[in-house]
Amino acid sequence: MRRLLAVISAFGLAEPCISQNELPSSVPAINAEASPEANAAKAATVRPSMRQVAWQEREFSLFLHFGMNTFTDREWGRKDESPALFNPKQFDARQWVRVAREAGARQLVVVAKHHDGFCLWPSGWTDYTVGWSPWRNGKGDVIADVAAACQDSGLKLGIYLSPWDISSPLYGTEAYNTHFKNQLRELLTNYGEIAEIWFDGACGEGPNGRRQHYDWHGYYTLIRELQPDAVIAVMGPDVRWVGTESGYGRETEWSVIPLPPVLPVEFAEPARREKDAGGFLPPENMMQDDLGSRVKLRGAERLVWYPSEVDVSIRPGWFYHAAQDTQVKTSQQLVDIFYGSVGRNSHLLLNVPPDRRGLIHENDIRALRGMREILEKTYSRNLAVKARVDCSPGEGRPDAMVDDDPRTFWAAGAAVTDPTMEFDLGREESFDRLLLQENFRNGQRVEEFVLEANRSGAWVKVVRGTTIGYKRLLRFAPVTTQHVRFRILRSRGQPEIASFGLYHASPGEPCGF
Ligand code: FUL
Repeated sequence: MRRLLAVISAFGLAEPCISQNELPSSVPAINAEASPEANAAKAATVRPSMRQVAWQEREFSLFLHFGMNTFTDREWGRKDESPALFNPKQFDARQWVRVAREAGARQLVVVAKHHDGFCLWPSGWTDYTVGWSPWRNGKGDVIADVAAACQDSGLKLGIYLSPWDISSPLYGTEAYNTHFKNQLRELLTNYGEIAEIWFDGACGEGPNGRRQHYDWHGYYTLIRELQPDAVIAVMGPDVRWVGTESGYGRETEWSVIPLPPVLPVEFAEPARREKDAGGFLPPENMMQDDLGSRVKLRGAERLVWYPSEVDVSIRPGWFYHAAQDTQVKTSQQLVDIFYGSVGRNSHLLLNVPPDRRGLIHENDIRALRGMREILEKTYSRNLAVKARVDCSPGEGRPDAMVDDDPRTFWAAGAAVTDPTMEFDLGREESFDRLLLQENFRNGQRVEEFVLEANRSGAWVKVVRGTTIGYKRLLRFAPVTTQHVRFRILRSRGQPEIASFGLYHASPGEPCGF
């Protein structure tokens, strides 16, 4: 998105859709005079909403860019391209779902309308839809088929709906907001459960050269009313765009950040509600390297749980182009992206664009299968699962960290300054991967940690890291030992460790360190 925003700005078409009068009225500072420790302690008490928890635990989704651009070979469509062009003769949503499941994804996010305005469902509010295409004689509904296939297989369904619409004659007027809400209402009521709504930040002029003042407040209210469990992503209050489209999140990725200046407070969990807030988040703010460190907390107006989602395409483009069939990312690249996203406290939204047949291309399927195989092999056996665990004073069972259940955890004692966990693996083991999880339902707290191995009686550093959050995966050169020690060097409040795992990479896996 950063690239695209730069492109559209260069053409003078668009700047991020934000105006000063959308800023919330001044919100009191948490405590401008407070010490970094006091602010950090406060940050440790911020918790995710249940919808954010469920979304984070889904970990990995496939993104499906499909529509008019698939048939015109474009990335961004033009105004009023003929619906006659849309005809995916072998369209099969069950294939999409099968591919997603095999890849290990737990959700699909499907484009229902891109910037061109063409609707992949037969919306009653415009003629610019699949209903006017030759596909299935105008009786087809992509969203209905995908929803049914998801329901049959237990996958969650998310919807991408572009607020920017270059074909709607209403765009740039207040009537467009009503039109957009009418379309949202159709999608949120006719297709069963919707788990994520994805609002893009790309935005420009409509067909009349007018810009739109979006009624974000109205859109969010409608979503909360009709699908209260759905997260609203990117231009929304529940899920934050990571800030690039590279596939990599930050080494230090905080889910608790100061309330972005234009994020509507009443929708941000668990911030206090403010009636008069409006507007939304300008994407530039999300591109900084540091969003939630102690430095950033200083003087923050309010803290929110706002976790990161990493969107990236398996191909150079977001839409399918036959010329890119040979440029599909390799399984090894996808594994590396998995470490850079899910392994860095983010949700991975991997775009796999269906082709003109309406099917996911064989090359993409091969790459996804390879990725899955590599990850499954590596993570099939936690070498610490039977470990005897010896910890500094704390609460809960220490072996909760190695029971393969991320909902059970061990908490370091409140008075302990250097929480230490020693794992006796029972015999010498070789490993080169570390998996960590915090009990993130109760907050994100670890700021710095180190893993050490015992070699001939001395503790030697294996790997050091900063944040953990929902999940952290680290790669390092193989180590052989029976005894390891995990120390938390800095944290905000009492750390609660839910999972500790040691693994050995499968032969096909890139070493990546
Ligand atoms: C961008 C859009 O302009 C692209 O076409 C794509 O949908 C991507 C996910 O977001 O802002």
